[in-house]
Amino acid sequence: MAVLNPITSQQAIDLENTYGAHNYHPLPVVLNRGEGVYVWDVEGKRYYDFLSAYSAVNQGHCHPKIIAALIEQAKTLTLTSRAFYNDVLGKYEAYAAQYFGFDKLLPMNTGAEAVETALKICRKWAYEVKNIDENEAQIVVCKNNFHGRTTTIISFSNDPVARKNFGPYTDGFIKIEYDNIQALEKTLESNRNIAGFLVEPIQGEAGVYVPSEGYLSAAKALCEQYNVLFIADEVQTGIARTGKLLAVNHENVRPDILILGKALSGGAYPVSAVLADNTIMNVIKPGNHGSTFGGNPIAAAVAIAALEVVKDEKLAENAAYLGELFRNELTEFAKNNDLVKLVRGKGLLNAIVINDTEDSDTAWNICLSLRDNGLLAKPTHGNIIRFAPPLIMTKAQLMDCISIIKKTITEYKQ
Ligand code: IF1
Repeated sequence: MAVLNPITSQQAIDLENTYGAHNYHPLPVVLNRGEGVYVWDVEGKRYYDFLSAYSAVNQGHCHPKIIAALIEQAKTLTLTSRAFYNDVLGKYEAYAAQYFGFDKLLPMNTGAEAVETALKICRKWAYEVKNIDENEAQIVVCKNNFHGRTTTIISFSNDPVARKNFGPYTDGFIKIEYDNIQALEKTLESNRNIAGFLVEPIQGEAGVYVPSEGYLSAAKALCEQYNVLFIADEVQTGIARTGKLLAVNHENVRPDILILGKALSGGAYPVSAVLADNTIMNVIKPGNHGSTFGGNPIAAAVAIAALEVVKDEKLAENAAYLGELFRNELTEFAKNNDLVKLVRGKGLLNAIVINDTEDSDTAWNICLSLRDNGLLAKPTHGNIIRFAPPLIMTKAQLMDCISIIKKTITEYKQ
């Protein structure tokens, strides 16, 4: 097909600029192949992928086991809708529910859909189980959150770029400071209509903010005390990214509702999920919620394979080990480099804070130089560069990436 003829990087960029909505500002590199920790551009240059599609490619690009599952199911049965049963969804629901230790799973496609699903379940539980007056339920969220891009989700965002001119906004959310347990306690003790607390165990987009030790367990305890559902958004921090299967595992916190996405499919297919026990999930009855593609056979087959890879290849353990090494090396480096203010993160979800103003383009320019030196990363807000390689990385590859990062920052001229 002519439309699939090879094109140059510039041609690809020009086509997107002309025919694609400008809802992103990508780093100028055009990729056409991925394998493991590597991606290649159309001119054949190889890069380390240090973003992993925002932690969707934890298992590495085009993992053979996941791709084989995708191909096999795609040749057999792709979609039935939920109007009928199929022979894969139940197996996946059972496997994943037991894998994460919950009674039930509600399958969706994107992270935002799963967040929306969790909000609906929480509200319905509030009215039908906690007996909050109808339409009075409030859900507590944290400032500088990122939970997706739907109108309801951006209604409780405080990022002006994500929110401005998309009103009117959805009611029923209370914003509090992240990592401030007193703020949560004050809100829960002063309002009887609180249904849930939606929180990222680490705030990824805000700049990889790791909360104080004990914050998550203290928050969960308050939720139990005030009969409020603790809703963990592990779309980005889950699936072994932070050195445990889930980021909440670092504090032995068991959420009332667990939200997964991204690496649930290893980046091979849109797969997300909401998990909860029967006392919560059973508020959902036929006709309350759904999705054409939610729980489709390909998603189910791919997710089973993606989760098996996480266990078989001990990705959480590897992320913990390599993450420690990464932070130690870069923290040491930062001591003698004015450009790097600090390094923070958990497992292989890390970030460096560049010693410049929020609105400077230093972080962006450093990412352009990293690209020239064979490593792809992208700033989050302002002067923070997130580093999140696939969890299959070897120590030797990580050391190679660390030397690229050090070299690039050392040679960077403002
Ligand atoms: C973009 C950010 C990351 C997420 C958490 C839900 C979702 C995401 C914690 C929604 C998605 C993606 C979305 C993508 C870039 C990326 C992102 F920069 F936007 F904030 F990772 F930090 N909960 N995050 O991180 O999942 O609907 O996208 O499948 O929108 O630019 P989704």
